[in-house]
Amino acid sequence: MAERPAALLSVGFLLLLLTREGMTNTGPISIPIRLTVENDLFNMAPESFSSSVAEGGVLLGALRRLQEAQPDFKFTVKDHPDFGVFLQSVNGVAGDEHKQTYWEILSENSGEYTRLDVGIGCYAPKADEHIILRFSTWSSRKQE
Ligand code: B12
Repeated sequence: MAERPAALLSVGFLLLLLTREGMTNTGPISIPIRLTVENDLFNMAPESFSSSVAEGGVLLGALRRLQEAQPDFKFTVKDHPDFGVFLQSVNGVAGDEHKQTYWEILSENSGEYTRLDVGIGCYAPKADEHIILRFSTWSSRKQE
């Protein structure tokens, strides 16, 4: 008699597993992000875009998807053997060692800006996150 609840429990567990499997078979969940390109150094007006990436996917994926969909957004990258992908240029504007310029990557939330502590190939954006690509300079002192 005590076997029946146990059997029902097993069937329930199996159904739960099958449902979960079914959900993953529909493909990864896509999360939306916002992206703003800022270049005050060239007095350019900020440009805003929307993109998306698979949940748990990296910012590079969202940038690639945007580049495929949007003719007004282009970027290039440079590979580093240790740190992965360095964002080299955005919309034809490239960072320059001599001029000490580069594309800084930030996340904005309620007017607060946080500099990402990893590159675009490692950073996994959150749903509706606002990412800023800001053309910036670095001082002669080495910084992060
Ligand atoms: C100086 C420095 C910079 C300078 C490099 C320019 C220069 N000529 O000085 C500048 C300001 C451009 C920079 C930018 C960034 N950096 Co930096 N940087 C450093 C630092 C402090 C020293 C690098 C160095 O001079 N090494 C000595 C030389 C001889 O070795 P190298 O291999 O030739 O160095 C090159 C690489 O380090 C490369 N580089 C620098 N930063 C980054 C970041 C990424 C993602 C990549 C792929 C390459 C890269 O530029 C150096 C010069 O060409 C390191 C700390 C460390 N432990 O290495 C962080 C470090 C490499 N940077 C880091 C980060 C996160 C960034 C940014 C993403 C920050 C941001 N949110 O904008 C950006 C890159 C944005 C982009 N466009 O992709 C992280 C990388 C971690 C990771 N796993 O991704 C590190 C490890 C710091 C940390 N958080 O611990 N950085």
